[in-house]
Amino acid sequence: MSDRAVSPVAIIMGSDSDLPIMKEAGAVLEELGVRYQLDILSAHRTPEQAREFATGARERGTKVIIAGAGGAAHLPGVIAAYTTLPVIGVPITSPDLGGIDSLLSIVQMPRGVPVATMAINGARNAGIFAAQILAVADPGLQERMLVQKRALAEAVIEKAKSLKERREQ
Ligand code: RP5
Repeated sequence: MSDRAVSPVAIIMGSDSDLPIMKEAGAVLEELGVRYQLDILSAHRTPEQAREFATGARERGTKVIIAGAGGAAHLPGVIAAYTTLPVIGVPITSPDLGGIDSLLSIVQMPRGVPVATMAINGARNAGIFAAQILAVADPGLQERMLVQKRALAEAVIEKAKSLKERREQ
């Protein structure tokens, strides 16, 4: 399902060390039948490539960008500076400050340049949110998302039922 040519979602990250978390965004997109591309780009280490990626994204057919980064996590904000496509930011846990640094770096964007910021390590929700944006104009995807949401509800109802049964024994 990862397909560079015709992917509406681009998942990018600052380092391969972000991949164990960021692959969760790809996993949920695969569950929902949404194509995506994966790339490593760094706002600090490859700033030119990051700019080129962002300025050309719309032309390549990208509709939503998911950007994960940790520490001084400037990648989502820099990408948002260069495109009008929606950018979803995923703060990745950092070894020294636990990801609070990543979260604040991504969420505190200046007025006029938003990044939709997920929870620390919230890559799965980033994938779901990207799909929700695409589903506004895609009834088939909307239906698949409803099925997934119903399954979430059913899992909770099942857990509540089994808790009740255990307490009644
Ligand atoms: C950030 O620095 C990356 O997003 C990563 O979370 C963090 C550490 O990168 P590595 O030193 O592991 O490459 O740019």
